[in-house]
Amino acid sequence: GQMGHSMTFKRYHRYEDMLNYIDYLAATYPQLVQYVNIGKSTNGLPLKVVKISGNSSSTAAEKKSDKPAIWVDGGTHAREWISPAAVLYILKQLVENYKVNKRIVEGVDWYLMPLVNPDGYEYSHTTDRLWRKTRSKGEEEEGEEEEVYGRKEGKWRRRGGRVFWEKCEGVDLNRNWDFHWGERGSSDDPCDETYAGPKAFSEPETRSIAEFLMVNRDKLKVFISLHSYAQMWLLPWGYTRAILDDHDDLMEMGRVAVDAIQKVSGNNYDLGGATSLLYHSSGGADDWAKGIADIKYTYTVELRDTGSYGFMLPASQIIPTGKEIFAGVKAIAKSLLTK
Ligand code: ING
Ligand code: ZN
Repeated sequence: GQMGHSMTFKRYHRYEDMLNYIDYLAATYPQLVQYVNIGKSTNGLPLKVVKISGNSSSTAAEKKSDKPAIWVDGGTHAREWISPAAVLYILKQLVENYKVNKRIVEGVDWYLMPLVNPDGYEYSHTTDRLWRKTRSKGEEEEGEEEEVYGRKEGKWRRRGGRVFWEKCEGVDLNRNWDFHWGERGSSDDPCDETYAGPKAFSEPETRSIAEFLMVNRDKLKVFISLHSYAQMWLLPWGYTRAILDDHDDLMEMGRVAVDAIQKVSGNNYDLGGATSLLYHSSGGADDWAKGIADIKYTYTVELRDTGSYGFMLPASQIIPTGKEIFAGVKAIAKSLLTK
């Protein structure tokens, strides 16, 4: 585009456009925006975390490196297109609307990862709109039926008269984290939507993020992972019905966010534990962030809508959804700064 990028927020963009937008911001606002390549996806796409750190020239307090940090990621699940778009909207507000959001840009270090699962996301654009998982695969084996596969780990397929065994592809990244991995609400069948992978952290995407979070865990106070859909603000745990020790603190902070959302768009987001509002799910990012990295305010957010369009949310709702989630995240940042 004429501005050095083609990001519009009026349609759902491919990963290349997102990367160009990040490059553009980093080049245009070098004092404010940096990015880190934390690794590569299974298919070799870069995994990028954008860091936004505003430096006030005036106050010494804000120059200190002990600012709290907030993590927001999106696009763990390929088909949830609104989620990476929403992270990019937050990025845009913090950077291109810096003056209006000065306090939270200068008071907080932001780590934004717009697209956790680029392989799956691209596949959902090119081939299967409702794809959820990554695209990692076991080897394809030709020939005789083998008894090795006691479970339905794949499908017999015929292509041009040739019969071969095709293993099912993809791992659910929100079941692959190494905390109560493989327990309730995850599957050991590679053909299932909630396949947890052959082992915990089998995927480069989860491994790279975990490593990054561990390095920065001391300053990370908030971890938010954006999904869709349901309009819910969820707290751990996913693997058990047990209540967190600091459940009330997380509910209070969550309330700040959902109230801000309600105020800006009139939309209601239900607040509560993931297991009680949804279902059991183990190996999720938020459980790991809370249970292992010990990040206090850890949430999974289900963005719009409540089912009318579901995953196929029209692109005309990118900006309205971006506005409400930014309001929620901004309210949390402000609240963090006054604690
Ligand atoms: N929902 C989440 C999923 O991975 C969830 C629900 C929330 C799981 C919190 C774990 C923790 O199934 C979607 N839409 O992906
Ligand atoms: Zn999801």
